[in-house]
Amino acid sequence: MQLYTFSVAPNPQRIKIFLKMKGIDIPTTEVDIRAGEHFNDEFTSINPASTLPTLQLDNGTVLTDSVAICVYLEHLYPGKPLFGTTPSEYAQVIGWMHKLYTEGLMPIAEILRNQGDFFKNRAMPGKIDMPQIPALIERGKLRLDGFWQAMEEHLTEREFIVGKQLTQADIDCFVVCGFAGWAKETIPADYSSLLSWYNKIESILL
Ligand SMILES: N[C@@H](CCC(=O)N[C@@H](CS)C(=O)NCC(=O)O)C(=O)O
Repeated sequence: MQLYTFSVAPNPQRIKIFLKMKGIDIPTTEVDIRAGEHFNDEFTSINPASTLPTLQLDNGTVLTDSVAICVYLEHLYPGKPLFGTTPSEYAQVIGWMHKLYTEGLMPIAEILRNQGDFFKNRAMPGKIDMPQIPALIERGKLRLDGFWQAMEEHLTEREFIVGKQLTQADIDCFVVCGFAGWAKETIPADYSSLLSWYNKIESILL
């Protein structure tokens, strides 16, 4: 098994923290997105979409989505569960991972990638040429407002996103909150439930 990653980027961070909390060490290759290494033949022969993280299994199967990588490793290493302890919690964590990706991470990416020279013609991750559409910055901000509000409401009187212990949903949301800073966005100062959840999760994870 070999993990290809770029540790500082948000999706790779979801895996990095997952592995840390599970106490798992797997062989890892860093592929520097900033230097464009994910477009090199060596890496595209493994993941033609040129995205990270990517997990190559010993039988040659390649997993290219963070949720798939976490679920696979959770089954392989069931100790210190990060998907809850019941089928219902398991399903909720998967649901939240999807929601956090589409409603949290994507709006931030929309703000970030539709401006600046670095993402010129790379408004979407990977090898697809995609022009920037500046109007999407504003829409990303509106979507992000809605995300913060939904999380504030969900975390009022809840200690964790799912159930009564840390799960991958908390890890993903923590990563999304940090990624917001890349787009110069932050949790609104009056969202006290979300902010106190964030501080507590930070003290558990870091
Ligand atoms: N569906 C993938 C998305 C992975 C993704 O978008 N990764 C970003 C880094 S956070 C990437 O590979 N970016 C490459 C680029 O910007 O060209 C997942 O769930 O992990």
